Amino acid sequence: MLTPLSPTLEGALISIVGETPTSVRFVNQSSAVRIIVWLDYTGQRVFYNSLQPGQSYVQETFLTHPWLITTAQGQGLAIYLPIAELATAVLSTNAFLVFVGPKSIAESQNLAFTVQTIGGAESLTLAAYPLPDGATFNAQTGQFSWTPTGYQAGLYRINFTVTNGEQTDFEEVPITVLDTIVDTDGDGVPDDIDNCPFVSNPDQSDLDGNGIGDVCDPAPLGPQFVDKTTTTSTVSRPVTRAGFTTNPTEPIVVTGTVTFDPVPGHPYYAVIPTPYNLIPRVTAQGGTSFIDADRVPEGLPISFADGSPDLALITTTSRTFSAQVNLRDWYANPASLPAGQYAVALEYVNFARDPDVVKGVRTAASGCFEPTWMGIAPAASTTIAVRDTVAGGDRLGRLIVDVQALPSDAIQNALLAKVEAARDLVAKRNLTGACGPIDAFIAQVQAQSGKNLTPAQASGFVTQANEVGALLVCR
Ligand SMILES: [Ca+2]
Ligand SMILES: [Ca+2]
Ligand SMILES: [Ca+2]
Ligand SMILES: [Ca+2]
Repeated sequence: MLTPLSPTLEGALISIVGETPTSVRFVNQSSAVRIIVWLDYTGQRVFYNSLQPGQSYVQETFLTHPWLITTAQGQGLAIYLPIAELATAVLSTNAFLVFVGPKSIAESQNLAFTVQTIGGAESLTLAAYPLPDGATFNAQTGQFSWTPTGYQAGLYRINFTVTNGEQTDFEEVPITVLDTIVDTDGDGVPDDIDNCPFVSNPDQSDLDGNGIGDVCDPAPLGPQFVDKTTTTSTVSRPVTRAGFTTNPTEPIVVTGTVTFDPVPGHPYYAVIPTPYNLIPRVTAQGGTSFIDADRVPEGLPISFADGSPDLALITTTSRTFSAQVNLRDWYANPASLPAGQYAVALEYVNFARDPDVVKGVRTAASGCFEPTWMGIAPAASTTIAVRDTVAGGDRLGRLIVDVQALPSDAIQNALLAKVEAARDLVAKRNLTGACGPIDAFIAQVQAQSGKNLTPAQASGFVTQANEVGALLVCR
């Protein structure tokens, strides 16, 4: 069976040579008259036959000769090219798209066009895939419409297809969206009018109306609210005598205490500190950048309803609140906090605000408007040591085996006594106590280097003992 080609190719297809004879059987399976037209050596239409519904005949022709099928009114429906042997062209409903071609549009401008079909029958099905965000396509009418946002610049390729169930035609239409609007943070507000161009804030909330969006404003409620909060962090005692260890099931509890001071003449609400708005910031000793948390625990949304337990009203006296944060809720992976010393701080962070307040104005009918304190209140930081008792004990065991391999003499006995003392203290979870004999071991090994120990033996023992010391955070 011959495959129909789009009638839009009329004008492009002509008969080339008349050398190789062949033939085509045309079968009219449609419900209307079909006209069989030869496209000659200049591409002109030459009438050959007219087929009633159900009729068929065999047309003698040559390879390269195109045959156009039209309606009785002359509208092109399909084109067939013969092949080397007799083949059948079934004239029925066809499904062709009219060529759309590449499109180009600027951001925030509307692009609309209608995909048109040839084939006529009501049974054609249209589709478009993939549709960019915000674009629409009407599968009945073929209407495509899209207004790209300021964040959608780029090249998009959309496949438009039409099918009648048997035959499918498609066109991949490239659509270029020109980057005419700079919206760095992608919040839908162009940089030049965004009140916080590098932080997504589609609501553009600016409670104090100074032109700087709340999330960018160091004093989102105005300067009179600055320095009205203080926070401090305290670390609870470790659950075991060994102190904090790398064991992730042992909690490391930090208590954050936040005091909200009154602002004379400006009562305000404070979102009460919880383990969800006190954010731990952990820095390794000697480092400057925070260690990223493995995960961020999330609480329920804050309620701004009257009498909400999430809020406290600050009027004429200071109020102080505390909440406990378990670092293991944020740093669950032992590899996140390996043996070492850390600076730990809690930051009180609140940018939640009453949804009834829009751009500094209370939209709900009832009540007067009291702002909610917003911003970040950094905490005083404290220091913790995290010790790896498991690996520390293992390394100590290996060091003991190596010392036992020395020739049995006074030096071996003295060194062995120190590492065994350290091992016994680790077993009793007295880790700071274990550091003493480890230091004494290192001092004696160094004194014996080149004497009863070769320099290579001595430096090997010192390296091993220092590894144990690092895991137990001896200094
Ligand atoms: Ca853009
Ligand atoms: Ca923006
Ligand atoms: Ca923004
Ligand atoms: Ca502001």
